[in-house]
Amino acid sequence: MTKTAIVTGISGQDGAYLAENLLDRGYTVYGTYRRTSSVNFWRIDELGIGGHPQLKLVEYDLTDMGSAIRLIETSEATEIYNLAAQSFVGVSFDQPITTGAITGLGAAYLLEAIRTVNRNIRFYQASTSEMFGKVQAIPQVEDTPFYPRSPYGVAKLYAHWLTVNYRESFNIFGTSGILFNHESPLRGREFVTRKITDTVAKIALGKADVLELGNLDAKRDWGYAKDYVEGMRLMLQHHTPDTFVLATNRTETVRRFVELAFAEAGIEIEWSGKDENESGRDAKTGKTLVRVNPAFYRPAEVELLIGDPAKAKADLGWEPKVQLEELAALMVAADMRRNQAGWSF
Ligand code: NDP
Ligand code: GDR
Repeated sequence: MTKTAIVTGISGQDGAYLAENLLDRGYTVYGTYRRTSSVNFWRIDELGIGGHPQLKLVEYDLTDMGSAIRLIETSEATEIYNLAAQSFVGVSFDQPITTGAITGLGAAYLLEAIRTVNRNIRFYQASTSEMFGKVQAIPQVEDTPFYPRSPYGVAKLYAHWLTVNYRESFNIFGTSGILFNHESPLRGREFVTRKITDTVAKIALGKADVLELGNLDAKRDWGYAKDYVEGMRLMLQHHTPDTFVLATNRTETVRRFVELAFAEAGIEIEWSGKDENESGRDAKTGKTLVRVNPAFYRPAEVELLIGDPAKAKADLGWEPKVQLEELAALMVAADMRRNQAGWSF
């Protein structure tokens, strides 16, 4: 029998890849997007799934519980992947209440709708390594204590525990995937990897002069989004609801990602200075290409993340496939192509 899934946040990076993955497996997918004056489906268009006969695009705002109930009733979905969120950590310091309403309470509305309409629906919550924040152990695993460092991390922690709580209280199949950073050519340009690869492409093509960044010392465990959406799918096929970490178990600095991205454009970066005076020069020409701008610092920073996905490997057979070098290469290549063609979202 054909499966039907709801994917909230279809216009985002993970929503687009997950929809592609599920459609390839014969699912009917209800992909939700929120109303804006001009909705942008560039990601599903780039994947070529926009006109897929089994993809239904439906308007849905995470903060509207009535819509959640109607969506579940009309779609008759058996799986819900809750990927929609105000997902940008930096903005969450400026908009903590909106972030709480969407990223935290949004999950609560969905869980309540499941509890009300159909308790057999399997629910995936997009939890995050940001919940570990000021890390209490290295590497981080499923039972590492949480210590979020942003309103975003706090909101996600609420949604995470609520998912666990509905699992334990109401026997709802609520699974929480604690995913570490995952990137791709479909990443939003405000996130650091894509900001870097897009600007590197522009610099290489003579369309920009300099890349301005905040904290170059932050360390992240970066994987490839396509690998991670497969992990989400596997979690909802597992025999029991649970909590899983998806990560690569490798951490690198933002500075290192800058070097990797420039290297893809044939430019070697030499660093000088420290903290807010640090800059990166083209080793051949001496031209400054990278500059630190403290405007991009965060009020509280997550300095180091590294996750161990051993449980996902053992229980789900999941492993990340793409290494950071390959990831940087495919992101720079995509941004070169787009910028050469004269567009870039
Ligand atoms: P994106 O920011 O690319 O996508 C977020 C999606 O949520 C967009 O489709 C956005 O719509 C939608 N959205 C935002 N607000 C609302 C709202 N009020 N109602 C309905 N939809 C809304 O995020 P990613 O794809 O990168 O991440 C997917 C999920 O996984 C998020 O929940 C994120 O917090 C979480 N996560 C991501 C990680 C990562 O490294 N990418 C790691 C761990 C967790 P619009 O296009 O209109 O803005
Ligand atoms: P993050 O991703 O906060 O980890 O959240 P982001 O790419 O925004 O930042 C990663 C690190 O880079 C540092 N940084 C900069 N970040 C941005 N955005 N812009 C800059 O100019 C810049 N300079 C340095 C940041 O300070 C930070 O340390 C992402 C999101 O996808 C979340 O939704 C998700 O939950 C987590 O990953 C896991």
